[in-house]
Amino acid sequence: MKKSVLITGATSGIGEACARRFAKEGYKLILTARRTERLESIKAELEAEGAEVKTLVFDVRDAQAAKNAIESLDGEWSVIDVLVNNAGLALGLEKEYEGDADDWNTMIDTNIKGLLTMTRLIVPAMVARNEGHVINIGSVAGDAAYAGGNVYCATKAAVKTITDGLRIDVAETAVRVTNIKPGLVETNFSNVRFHGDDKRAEKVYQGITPLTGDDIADVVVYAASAPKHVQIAEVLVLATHQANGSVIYRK
Ligand code: NDP
Ligand code: 8X3
Repeated sequence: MKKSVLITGATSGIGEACARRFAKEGYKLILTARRTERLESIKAELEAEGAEVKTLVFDVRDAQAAKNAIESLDGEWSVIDVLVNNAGLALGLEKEYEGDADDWNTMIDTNIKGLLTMTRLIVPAMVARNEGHVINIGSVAGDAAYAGGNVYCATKAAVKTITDGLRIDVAETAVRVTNIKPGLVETNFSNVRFHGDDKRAEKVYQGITPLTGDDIADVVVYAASAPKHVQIAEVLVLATHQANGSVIYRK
């Protein structure tokens, strides 16, 4: 039977790149996000290339919608070999004492609680089958705070701790748990962070060759395809002229 992967946030950036990369590896794809049209166009494109694709439209912040979506999977589609918890975002780059509480709640609800919701829904079946792989998309931002990163950095630090905790909790099983921590990746991330200010978003990637979604998808697929006895626990992937979340050399 073909292996299957469920990717959250598959309509853009890293998640979309993972979808294309896993399709090339011959996985069945369950692609999820909020934007129906975008999901359907990616599905049509990948199916035309021979992939088997199912789409589920829901917001990871809506635990009941997520539950309904996962419970709607039947037959072979209900067996998920790899869960890529990728859906996430940053909002704002204000000082902590000037930040927007709505932005904080959205980041916390998506990056932490959404990831936990998906984990809680999908991992019990992996444990019961004694196989499976959870790949969480953390960030260099989770290693240390950077200026204005405060709450976003905290959510990615939480992703690291939640990933480490899950790895402990499934250690007696063959389920593997991975945290992939990208640095600067040019996606829609900064457009979202700056609430649609594209000019400001572009500046984030000026003077440096940033990573691409494909660069991260390569690492995700590498972790998923390692031999069964090999657990890639954590990978920090930076652009060559980036040293950490704060030190970026720009020409
Ligand atoms: P994009 O904005 O390009 O993609 C984000 C994806 O998440 C979209 O597919 C979006 O789909 C989905 N998403 C956002 N909110 C929700 C939600 N509430 N429910 C369901 N899906 C949601 O950004 P990236 O690809 O860059 O980001 C992907 C992950 O990578 C995030 O977790 C981010 O924190 C992390 N990351 C990004 C880095 C970067 O520099 N770009 C570096 C390190 C980590 P839709 O809008 O259709 O719901
Ligand atoms: C995204 C990378 O450095 O912009 O998590 O926070 S960074």
